[in-house]
Amino acid sequence: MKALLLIDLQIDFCPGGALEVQEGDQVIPIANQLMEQFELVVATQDWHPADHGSFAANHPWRRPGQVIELNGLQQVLWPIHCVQDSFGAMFHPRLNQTGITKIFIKGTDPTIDSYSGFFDNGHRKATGLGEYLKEQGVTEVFVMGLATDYCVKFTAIDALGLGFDTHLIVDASRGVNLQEGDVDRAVEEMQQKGIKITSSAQLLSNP
Ligand code: VGL
Ligand code: ZN
Repeated sequence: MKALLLIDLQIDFCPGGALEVQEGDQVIPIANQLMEQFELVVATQDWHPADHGSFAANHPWRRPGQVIELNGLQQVLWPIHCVQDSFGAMFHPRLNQTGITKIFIKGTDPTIDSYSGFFDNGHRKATGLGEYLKEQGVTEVFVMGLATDYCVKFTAIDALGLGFDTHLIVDASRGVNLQEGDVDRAVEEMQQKGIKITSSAQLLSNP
């Protein structure tokens, strides 16, 4: 059984949003097309409380892009984004939400960030996504969304670690590129770990 994992297709990660990813909105129509080929479609939603420790604004004199230590972990500081129930935390309005089987939220603990849809960044708590996929009999996952160099990468690596045959849909993902080349390096790292790199065209041509 295969599952499509849609990572953080939220307004704040699209152009004009609080943590905009270049061309982030371009993956929405691809997600809508791909959904039709999967029996199981799971979406993750970055879902932070306003006092989240990953927000630069919650630390004196800090600016987005700086790195601090948060609860024993290195933490990149971000602009305020995906605050629970806010406009920016909503899925992109053109995403076909009726095609989504189940949604998992992450990043709800103010003391730790959660890039992966499976675990927080310290692998301290699970979101339930891994158990859910296993209960549904999923063995193979196809990961796409925002952002390639953060949430998509960490979700794909955890999926592989949990034993799923894991594919990255590379053209259906976009990254932050905080440093030039981050997206390319993230794709290489995923590939080198054993994640298969595929494209939406390949999936749409062999359903
Ligand atoms: C993400 C940074 C902070 C992501 C979420 O979805 O990749 N990146 N929060
Ligand atoms: Zn976040």
